[in-house]
Amino acid sequence: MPAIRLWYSPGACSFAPHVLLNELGLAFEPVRVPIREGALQTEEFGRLNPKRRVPVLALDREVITELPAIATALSLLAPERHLMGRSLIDQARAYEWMNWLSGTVHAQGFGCLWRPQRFSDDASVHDSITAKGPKTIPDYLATIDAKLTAPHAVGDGFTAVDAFLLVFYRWGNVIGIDMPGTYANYARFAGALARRASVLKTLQAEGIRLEGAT
Ligand SMILES: N[C@@H](CCC(=O)N[C@@H](CS)C(=O)NCC(=O)O)C(=O)O
Repeated sequence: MPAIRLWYSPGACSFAPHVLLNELGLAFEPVRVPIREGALQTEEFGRLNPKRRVPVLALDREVITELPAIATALSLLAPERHLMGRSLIDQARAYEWMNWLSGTVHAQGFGCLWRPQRFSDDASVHDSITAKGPKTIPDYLATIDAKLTAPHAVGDGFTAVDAFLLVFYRWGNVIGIDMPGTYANYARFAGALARRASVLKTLQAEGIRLEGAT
């Protein structure tokens, strides 16, 4: 087994691979780099990941970024756990979910809301970009809710998609959406996952709550 390190910021999307590492029960070194404290702007972090984002996973000397790639690497460390799906169709579904969550829900929905400067250098249009977030995010959350009719997003077992979906459930709470009152399937799904040992351990390690208080 390689030496594993995970760079994470509390409550960020890095929560998902943090859960996966705890789920697998592998020994790893968690490296806390709080975004709000400027920890991604240091020279040292820039050398590690010039994109200045978390999560970052290191397997020995190999540095891996991008959540779908990190989830794939972790899944391949313990193939018998099928963290990216079991059957051909389930694996395809897992990538379908991961790409949409990463590229659309995260990058576009929450990106507009929290990082309008990524979309335009013209500060005069930032307010209108920010305003787009609260319009698109509920649509994305409704799409997720409609798909969550079973305890797990993919197949009949826990996958990386479940861990990633918890991030957006929490962020919905953070931005003031009444998640349990609006998205019943999603709330049931998140409530059940919140009792999972790996999720409890990760929430505690990051010092956050699923209800999104911090
Ligand atoms: N496409 C990347 C996105 C990673 C990303 O945007 N992470 C956020 C935290 S949720 C980040 O590091 N933000 C740093 C910043 O905005 O300064 C992935 O899927 O891993």
